[in-house]
Amino acid sequence: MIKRIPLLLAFLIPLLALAQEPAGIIPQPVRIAHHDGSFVIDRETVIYLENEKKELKPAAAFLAARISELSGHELPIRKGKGKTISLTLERIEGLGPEGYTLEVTPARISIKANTKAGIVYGIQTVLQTLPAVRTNAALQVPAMTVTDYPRFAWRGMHLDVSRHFFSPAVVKQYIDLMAAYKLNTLHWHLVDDQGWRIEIKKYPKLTEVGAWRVDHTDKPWDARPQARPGDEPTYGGYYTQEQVKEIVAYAAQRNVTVVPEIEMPGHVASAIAAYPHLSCEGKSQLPLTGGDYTNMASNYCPGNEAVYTFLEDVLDEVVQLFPSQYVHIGGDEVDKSGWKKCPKCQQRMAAEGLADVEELQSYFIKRMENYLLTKKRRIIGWDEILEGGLAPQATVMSWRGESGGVEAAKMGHDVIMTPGNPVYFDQYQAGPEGEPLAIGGFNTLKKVYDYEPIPKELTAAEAKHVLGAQANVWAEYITTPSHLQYMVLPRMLALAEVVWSPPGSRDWGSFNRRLQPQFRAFDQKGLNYSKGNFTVDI
Ligand code: TNX
Repeated sequence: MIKRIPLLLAFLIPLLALAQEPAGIIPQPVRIAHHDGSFVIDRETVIYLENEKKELKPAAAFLAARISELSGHELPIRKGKGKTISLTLERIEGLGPEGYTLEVTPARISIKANTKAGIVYGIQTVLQTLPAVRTNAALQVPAMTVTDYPRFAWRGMHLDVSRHFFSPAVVKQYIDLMAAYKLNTLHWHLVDDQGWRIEIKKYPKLTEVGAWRVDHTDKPWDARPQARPGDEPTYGGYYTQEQVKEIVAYAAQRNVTVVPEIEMPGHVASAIAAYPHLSCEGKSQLPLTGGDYTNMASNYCPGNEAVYTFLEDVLDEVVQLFPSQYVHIGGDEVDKSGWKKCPKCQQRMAAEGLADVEELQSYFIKRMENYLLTKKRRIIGWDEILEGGLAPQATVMSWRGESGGVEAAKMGHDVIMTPGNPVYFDQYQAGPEGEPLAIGGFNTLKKVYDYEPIPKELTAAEAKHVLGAQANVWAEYITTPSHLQYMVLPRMLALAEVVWSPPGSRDWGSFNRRLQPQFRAFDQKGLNYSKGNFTVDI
């Protein structure tokens, strides 16, 4: 008899482990316990805002709209005697600004949080247990108890809409995907050499001229001829200010903050195309069609006072549209050699006592920081802004590996980790064949999943400056919405777990199992995703 117990246990333990497997939730919650039974959402169910908190109305409306899409049931938002989904704001120790608790029993679903952000995340967890699209299946939420909060405050996805323009509907779908996996920051790359994408009322040519380029989408990015005078620029698009406001509000309802990137002083051939006097040479040109980042006519002239006036005017309009604390000012990949030959730049350097063109760029960025500080906004820049001296309050986005981020954190600056290896989602993900043409590099799902945003060389105090991590989606090679989905799915889900879940809970096997229902959801929604070999690693 005694001998039999271990045998019995040998059968039971895997069964228990299965029962413990979370209901396909990504990112893995901090604590989750499963119970018997489920709560069935039907036409009798009501959504109840305990404490009658008005600020929860958008979250309740979001939940009601999803349930209506999935079942046709229009859940009322009121107090009810019967089956209730209650949303409650109350002080709960240890949850922080984005955490939540979730209790699902057959009689009731209760989501509690300190903030409306937490309530939205509790709702997202519930939604992950439901079918992805409308079917005739009952909406059953398995009984469970969850306590959950994020590891990092910055859980970002970047989207380049300059190299290829994506419509507001596509941007919203991208936000929906982010929000479903509890990512909270959209870094919107609105300006680059190939297109200026945001309407600025004071400078209409930015979008009349700067948003359109010669169409060579039939040729690979690196094989595109540059525009010649007389070419007809017909390919592009831009967001009106009304559309921007709508997207920002749509994101806010899902706890996604949109951080605009207004590139400067390089990567702005599109702005120079609209207003040639902003470059040192002042020559007219068209937005770039393809590569060639090291083009002098891609830069603003830091010796020219008109450039600062122009940018301050642009930023005045930008901060009106984006409530985010941060504005990203770019700062990457500037070929500064032309500034050595520019008389105005030389004069500026002499007047300001600047030793070299690196210090001239730093002077430029510091002026922009000062201006934005007067608007109560802080700047973020790519790690090149370290060169020539970092602006006093700047946050650094580390993309050329982590060394820029480490250096900045050691100086006491905040940092966002976004190293090309492994979180550039413009690179290949599944090998070795059959993927659409991409920029070089190979960032598999497993590499993303194994990423640790806190570098070992930081002390605990320095590590506090790492706000989080972000994946970047540069769109040189990404020409369609379906291709965009493919590049981010499923890698975005691995990133979500990296930035949300406790590091000790990361488990590749469990993640793969929890991916399966997500893949079913992608299939049901018609989303394109990589089904490639996720374990290949080179
Ligand atoms: C470098 S990452 C860039 C982008 C390109 C990207 C392609 C960064 C700050 N600058 O302009 O699109 O490489 O991977």
